[in-house]
Amino acid sequence: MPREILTVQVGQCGNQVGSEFWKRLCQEHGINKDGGVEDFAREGASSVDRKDVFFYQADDEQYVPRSVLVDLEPRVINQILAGDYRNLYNPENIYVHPEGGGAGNNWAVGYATAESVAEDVLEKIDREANNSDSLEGFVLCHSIAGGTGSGMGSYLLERLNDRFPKKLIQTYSVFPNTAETADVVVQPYNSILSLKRLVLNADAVVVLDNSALNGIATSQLHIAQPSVSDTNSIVSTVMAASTSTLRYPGYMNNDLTGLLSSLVPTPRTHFLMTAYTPFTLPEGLASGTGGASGAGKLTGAAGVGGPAASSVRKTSVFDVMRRLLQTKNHMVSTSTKKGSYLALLNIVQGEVDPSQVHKALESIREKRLVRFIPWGPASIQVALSNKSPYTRSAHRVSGLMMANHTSIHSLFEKTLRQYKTLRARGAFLDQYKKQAIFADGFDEFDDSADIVRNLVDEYKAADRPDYLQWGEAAEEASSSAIGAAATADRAPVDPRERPSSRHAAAAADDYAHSY
Ligand SMILES: Nc1nc2c(ncn2[C@@H]2O[C@H](COP(=O)(O)OP(=O)(O)OP(=O)(O)O)[C@@H](O)[C@H]2O)c(=O)[nH]1
Ligand SMILES: [Mg+2]
Repeated sequence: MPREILTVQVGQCGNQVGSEFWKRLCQEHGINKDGGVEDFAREGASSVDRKDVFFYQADDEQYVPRSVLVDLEPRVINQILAGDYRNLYNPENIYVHPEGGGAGNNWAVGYATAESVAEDVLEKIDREANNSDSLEGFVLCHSIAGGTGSGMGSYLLERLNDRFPKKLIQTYSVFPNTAETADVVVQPYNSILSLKRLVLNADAVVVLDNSALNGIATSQLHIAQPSVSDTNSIVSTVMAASTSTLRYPGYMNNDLTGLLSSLVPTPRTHFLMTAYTPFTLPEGLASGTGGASGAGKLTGAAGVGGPAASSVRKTSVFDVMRRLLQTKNHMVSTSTKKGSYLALLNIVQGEVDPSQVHKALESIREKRLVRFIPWGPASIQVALSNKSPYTRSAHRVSGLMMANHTSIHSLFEKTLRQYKTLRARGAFLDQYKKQAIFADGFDEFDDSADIVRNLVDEYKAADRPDYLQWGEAAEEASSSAIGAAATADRAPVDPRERPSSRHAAAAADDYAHSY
């Protein structure tokens, strides 16, 4: 029985990233732009892939994404509906606000508007949920810096949590580029308010940091000025690879629960970073190139600097696993040179012999390339994943890392610092005060900032041997700040469980899954 996953894409970023993801899934599953199965994919396909995790079949056998597209302004969704894949989506699953003004980069407007149209949007989500036999969970795609993806995304996270307490909620959350001048001045406000919901209402958050994505496009793919479509093709590569074990089942991590429980050892430490290597962008997707082309593809051998590295290289399992550990390949702009891994999963695709994985793990251990948390056993988990027979890769082996690393706290700390600066100046607060949630004061800001600070403290504490005791003390102290366990009875992470018991489960999992 498939364990279906329902995607909810909200706002400009959510829908742009989402539509790239669906294009990629169609290519990998041999589905054409109208949802029909390509001739070359007709025979024997059911034995190699599981399309029904992410798609369902309409009466005419067309495959339709299990996805609800939501925006408060029409531009991006109109583009999707004018594009090649316009017939792919179920038109009933699209919600665009009738007034179409967007949320103007204001989280509070997005949140309040979401509340006022909740019935219409949740009706679509409920219908899709009922349409599946055994729904496993939700995937939210959004950015945390604007108004709609952040504010409406926050509102929907809360409601999904209430309505579907037993279902997993995973997000792909795009964090703003903080390296350059902010493209949204109030992004620290929106980010802090969104982060509160990502802490309380999501089981796992895949952090996609625009600063890091731009850096990877520039340094690894040699694109001088990466466009949004360049970064989104990186994002869709990550999304496709991170769901590959669900879509091409092997012997492990065949459902989202298994995948996430191996990565999230304690309830709130559920922010994941990713890396992918090597990149192969389909022709035409990259905007500017540094002369990196081979066999009609733009390829970038991630992990190797300099223009000379742009041609296709021989890839070995060890090369791939070593590169996945390098900070420059990580899609979060924090350095893993400091801190430790709480969990580390490599999904390796290609022609791989398990003995090569053993050897690679041995070399990594000998070279001490990885430091794990000091409070319990942890190891690199490797999933050998099948891949699409319909997409050609220029590389023999490729890999995705999904990791839980304590250094991610510095991203949240940076956001907090920027928030404090803005807040101390009282900048732009009047625009937030117009909305009901801030009508009586800024408690919501203070509460959100407290929760983010707590998250930073927790990740810092996870670097220390006494983390499990810290966890217990902090849990008691913070139970009021965090709110009475908003994520109460959700699998696999239960805030009422002590970190120690969660950890025991994770350790058992590690043993089963690692080489
Ligand atoms: N990686 C990536 N980032 C994006 C994309 N679109 C927007 N962003 C980032 O998202 C943030 C702005 O959020 P948007 O998603 O545009 O805003 P929105 O959710 O539509 O909200 P409003 O337009 O304010 O109602 C900025 O940090 C942008 O850099 C995209 O397609 N890919
Ligand atoms: Mg918008």
